[in-house]
Amino acid sequence: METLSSTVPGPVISSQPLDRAVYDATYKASIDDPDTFWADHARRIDWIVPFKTVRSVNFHYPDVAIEWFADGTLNVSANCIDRHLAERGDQTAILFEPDSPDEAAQAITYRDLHGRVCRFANVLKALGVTRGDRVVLYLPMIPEAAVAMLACARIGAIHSVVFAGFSPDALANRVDDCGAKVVVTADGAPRGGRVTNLKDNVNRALNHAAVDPQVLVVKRTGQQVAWYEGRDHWLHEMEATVPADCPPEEIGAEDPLFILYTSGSTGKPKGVVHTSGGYLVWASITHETVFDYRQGDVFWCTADVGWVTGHSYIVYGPLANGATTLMFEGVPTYPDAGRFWAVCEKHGVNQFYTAPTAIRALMGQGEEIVAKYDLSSLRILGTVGEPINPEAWNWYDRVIGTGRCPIVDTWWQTETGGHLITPIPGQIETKPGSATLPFYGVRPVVLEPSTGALVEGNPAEGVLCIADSWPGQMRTVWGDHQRFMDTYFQQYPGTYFTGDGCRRDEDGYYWITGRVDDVINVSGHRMGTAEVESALVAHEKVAEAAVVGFPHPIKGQGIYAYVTLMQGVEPTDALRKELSDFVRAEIGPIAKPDLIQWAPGLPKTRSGKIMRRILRKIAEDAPGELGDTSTLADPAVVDDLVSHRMNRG
Ligand code: 6R9
Repeated sequence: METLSSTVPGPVISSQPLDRAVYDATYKASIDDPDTFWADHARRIDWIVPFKTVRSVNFHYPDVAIEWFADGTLNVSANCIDRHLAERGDQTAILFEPDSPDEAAQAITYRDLHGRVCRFANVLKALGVTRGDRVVLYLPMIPEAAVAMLACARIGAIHSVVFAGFSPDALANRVDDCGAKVVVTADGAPRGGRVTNLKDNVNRALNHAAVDPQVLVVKRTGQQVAWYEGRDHWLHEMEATVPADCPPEEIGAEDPLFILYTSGSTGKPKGVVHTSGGYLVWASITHETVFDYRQGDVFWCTADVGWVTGHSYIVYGPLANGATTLMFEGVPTYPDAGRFWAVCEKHGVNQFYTAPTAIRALMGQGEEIVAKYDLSSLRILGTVGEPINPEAWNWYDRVIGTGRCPIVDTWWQTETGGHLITPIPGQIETKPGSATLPFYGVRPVVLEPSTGALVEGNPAEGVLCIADSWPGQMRTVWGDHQRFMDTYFQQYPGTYFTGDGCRRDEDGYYWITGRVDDVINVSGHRMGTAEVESALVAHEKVAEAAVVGFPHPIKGQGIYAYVTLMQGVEPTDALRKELSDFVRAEIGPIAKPDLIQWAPGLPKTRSGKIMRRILRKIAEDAPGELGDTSTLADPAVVDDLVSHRMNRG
């Protein structure tokens, strides 16, 4: 195979025996001498002016400052497009699979992509966008989303993608926070056979936004839209008026590439800032190594570009590596629950990367539908977003991977830019439910939550912090460096605080136990909600479960479980007892749920994360304090949960 950099150890073929020594030696080198290691590996991307200084890092509050390759310059879009033209200009860069299986898929070559990005960049320039300006992208999962991101990168503008499922209010807040000069949207967004009126949402958002951006509109559905002359512009009309070529700007390694808002547990969403050089190195090396990506492979990450997973593993990582990246506009259950597998078969997908929640949902649909498709092209299966319960892991392995495909359970965050703790195929043996070991250059530490003392040796349990910087780390919160330091560097001095709890087992493997604010303390015993959930979903009648704490007069906190049953299963009191006993048997008496509520659905964000804040309030018998539910995929599920709540005072 062709590697992208002579300094990267070539991926080991999955069917070959594991070579743990490769990982151990590479990891050791990365920790012993990070300057040399990253100076070598940063050469996987093209620099305009090569950097002389590898890193300058201060993790100490209140002087936190992080820089990588700071005196180097580059252009991210040239790295993702131009440098591939000579060798693979005619290779597909983006494979677009529309929402409807009846609409033809599109293959966009690197040469096509170059043309589209140049024109788009020139349109942005014509709208007055220059280096450092912010451009908000509120788009469906269509190729223009990637094109717009790369066009911003080409001219040094900073993009902020807002997930198309977000409400006008959420969009307005983000447009204001970053002071957007242009909002890019589409007339409508088809998804699961229905259409969201994106342009309408933008109109409503901008009605009460403080800033007054221009609006650039992609024609996707052709539906009627309300138009504001002077503010609104059709992309296709403007593209016809601009030059075809747009030379890439020379950008500093530490100039911002994008802002991405994360919904934190408190306060307004934070604008996570990623910069150009370090981020691209990180997205690129993790994409190639963790997914064992080889030239010619078809890579599919099912995330939306509105989330960091879409940024790093649909757009930047794959395209920096000259890959073919699949972009899917639809949902896993449209037109039926076989769609993911139909798309894998149709396009000969080699790497498939999705979220545990999707796996569990599809698992509930049975194996017959999977059996209809030829999944023999699959080589690597990935998961991300939440801890994966061994039950789902094993199903993924057995039913989708037929035991042939290494599963990479990748732990990372919006803040980390790319994978931090993850198996590497061919190098690290997996254990169902564990994200296994740190990627090269990553130094996880386990700290005692209350004192911050280092928990040494194995096994260990505590909060997960990272002791030193890595190139893909976020650099600041947009417009609020103090908040960045307060959130991540104040509580456990000298380290980056992830907000997650973890366990490290006898073999040094990491098991993420979930956000530390989701930890329940039952009679002085700390209990990961993920652990109880994992036990519940291991029961054959359970499709999904979410567990929260609630105030308990004797134990401090009790365990409240919301359970979604498999289709056709009767919810009875006898089954409640059966499930409680099951959990008790799986983990121990302290894990036994005190209350089990049948939940026809769970309140999830559109990225599939369960909103525990809401579940905690319902469990606390405080339905009047649910707060903002506008970011939920289906707000109606909350009403049902409230009216059937179990803990009434
Ligand atoms: C990439 C992404 C980050 C939080 C993170 C953690 C959870 C992500 C996980 C995982 C267990 C995994 N998380 N991957 N937990 N195992 N493999 O999801 O970013 O949306 O910022 O979420 O998601 O709790 O702290 P983001």
